[in-house]
Amino acid sequence: MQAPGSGITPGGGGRLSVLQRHLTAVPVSGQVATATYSPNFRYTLDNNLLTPEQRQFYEENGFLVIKNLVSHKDIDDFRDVFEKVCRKELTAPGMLVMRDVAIAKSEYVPDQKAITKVQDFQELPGLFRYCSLPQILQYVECFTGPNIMSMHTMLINKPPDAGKKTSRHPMHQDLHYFPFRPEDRIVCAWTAMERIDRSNGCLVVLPGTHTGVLKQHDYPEWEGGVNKMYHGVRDYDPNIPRVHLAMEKGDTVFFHPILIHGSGMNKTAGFRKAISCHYASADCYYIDVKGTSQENIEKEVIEIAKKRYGVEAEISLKDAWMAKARVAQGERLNL
Ligand SMILES: O=C(O)CCC(=O)C(=O)O
Repeated sequence: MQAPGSGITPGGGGRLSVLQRHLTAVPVSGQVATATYSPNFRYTLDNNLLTPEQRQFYEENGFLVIKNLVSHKDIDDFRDVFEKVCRKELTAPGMLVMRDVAIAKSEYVPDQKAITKVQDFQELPGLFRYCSLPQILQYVECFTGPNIMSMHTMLINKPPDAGKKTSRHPMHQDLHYFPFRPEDRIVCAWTAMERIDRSNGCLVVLPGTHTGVLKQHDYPEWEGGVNKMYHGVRDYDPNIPRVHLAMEKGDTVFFHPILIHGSGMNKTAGFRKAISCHYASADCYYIDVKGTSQENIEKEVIEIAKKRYGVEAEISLKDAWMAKARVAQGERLNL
């Protein structure tokens, strides 16, 4: 069922009316509110940007969609840079170019396996510009405060599914990947680079799950295999309604790192593109994940970092993250 005019297809449950209200009233970027707020907010900071309704929505649901935040011109520029990366005309130190586990062929270099993700593009100005866009940072500041670090960057190029459902992204919590806290001062901005809906694998979120805790993640046991580092939540309440975020080119969703989310299969013949950045307050601090559920991802990340940076000596998870963290606004403090 499609909530009329909302762009969101709810999976059922009592949150539907709240979600519908939010989506029909989603303000476009730049709308300013001057209301005063009760002191009971946890996930958002006092600011002059979010309307009371937007702020309340994020507090309750852990995500917020802002329509038409990034211009088509900017998105087309990011697409051009991405194409150059695929054709190996552009590269950058530390950037990770990931290919599909299945047999999908590249749209740019047809005899090659498709690039499904370009990650850690902080040294590639043509893509990192996304992370510095003022209209994104003004929203990010509502969650992180004024000193903002870009921690994790991705351009996700979901390939047409080759029939094995490997284009799905398992349901997960992004905090699983992050060795820094507090989680409430971390936020992801994810921008649709074209219309994205259920046909080409939109984001799926479980509203309200950001109020929970970080869960154990592992590789899901999918018949067709699963892409590298795509860990999934081992268990979550199947009764929580799923919400499918259908978005237009330039629409941006901000979401909390504990929100359980994933994305569906791409049933179209095209490659579905989105660009994202995870931001954290520069006041966040690194934690040691030894003895926690994050040990498995720590091992993988360190192996990859050693290969990438050609380091023989011991490298810690903190080192790997410090190497890619960049100031997006304000000053660098702990991260
Ligand atoms: O863009 C997608 O398909 C999902 C991205 C995502 O959830 C992630 O990389 O954490």
